[in-house]
Amino acid sequence: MEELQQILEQALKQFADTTDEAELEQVKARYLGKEGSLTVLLKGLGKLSAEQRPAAGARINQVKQGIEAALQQRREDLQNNKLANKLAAESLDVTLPGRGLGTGGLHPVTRTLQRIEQLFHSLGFATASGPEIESDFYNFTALNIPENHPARAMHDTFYIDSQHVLRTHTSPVQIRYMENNQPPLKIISSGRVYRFDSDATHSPMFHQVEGLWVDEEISFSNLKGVVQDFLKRFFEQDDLQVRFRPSFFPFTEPSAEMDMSWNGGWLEIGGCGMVHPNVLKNVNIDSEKYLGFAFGLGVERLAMLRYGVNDLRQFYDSDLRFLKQFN
Ligand code: 2U9
Repeated sequence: MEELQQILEQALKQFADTTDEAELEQVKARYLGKEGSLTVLLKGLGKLSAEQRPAAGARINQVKQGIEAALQQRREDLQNNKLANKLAAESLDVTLPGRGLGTGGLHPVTRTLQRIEQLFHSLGFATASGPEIESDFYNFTALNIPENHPARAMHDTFYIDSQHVLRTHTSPVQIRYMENNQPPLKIISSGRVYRFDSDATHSPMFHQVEGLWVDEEISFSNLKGVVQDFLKRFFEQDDLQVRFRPSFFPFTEPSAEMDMSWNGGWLEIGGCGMVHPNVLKNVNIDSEKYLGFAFGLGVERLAMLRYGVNDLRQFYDSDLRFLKQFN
């Protein structure tokens, strides 16, 4: 009987010392397995006398039940511990703030385009647009640049096929507009243009904005007034000056290059002129009755000056450290 009490106490202690279920099953075998100490005692019952046997059998069974109950309890405890550890290891702090969404911003060239359009809208110009893949006719011929004219070479054209090009300027937009609308006309066209040219100040794709005003009495001085008013407001410089230098473009006559005052000197900012009579004839506008002026500005050039960017290529490197500065 004393031995049974020792076995029970020892079993309870060893169960309590186990750290996982596999170990617990090994300890169980020491008592209840084939060679386990309780199993051996039960087998030995037969050797006892008839008087001793019932009390000993009852006591062994009692101890066996005690061991089985402790075993079951320890199993549950170990399972609960295991679950609690797993939950603790995988826990999420649902009270932490979310990561949030990154916000994008408009590209500096887009912002510049929007600013330009807004300023010309306030002067009464409408916006026109057209395709970036143009026919040879709209990009060149209609603009008084016939086949084999040296101006075609000057434009560094990307050819799609013998009849189609990536537009080298936005002027074909105005041709299309004049074909479909009667004067008076007052439009700007802006968008991507393409030239086979690439360095710190030239990109194979860049943006132009061009203006066109066709009416019965339109003068070179009106042209200068519009350009000067636009540049003053674009650069927020009330005393900004504009200077015209004689130049040549096939689609304007007379033609001028436009300079603006900048840091005590002059800076070339675009070209302009009175629409060539041949261009008006090509779109069936009576060049005896109507006159028009036109001008062209490079959008990246305006953006570089306004934002103080000195390499045009930065606009198209997709470097977020650069682009984020404009948000
Ligand atoms: C029509 C008739 C005439 C638009 C003009 C320029 C002069 C010019 C340059 C400015 C900077 C191109 O982006 S740039 O390199 N543009 O010098 N553009 S006159 O003349 C037109 C346009 C349309 C129907």
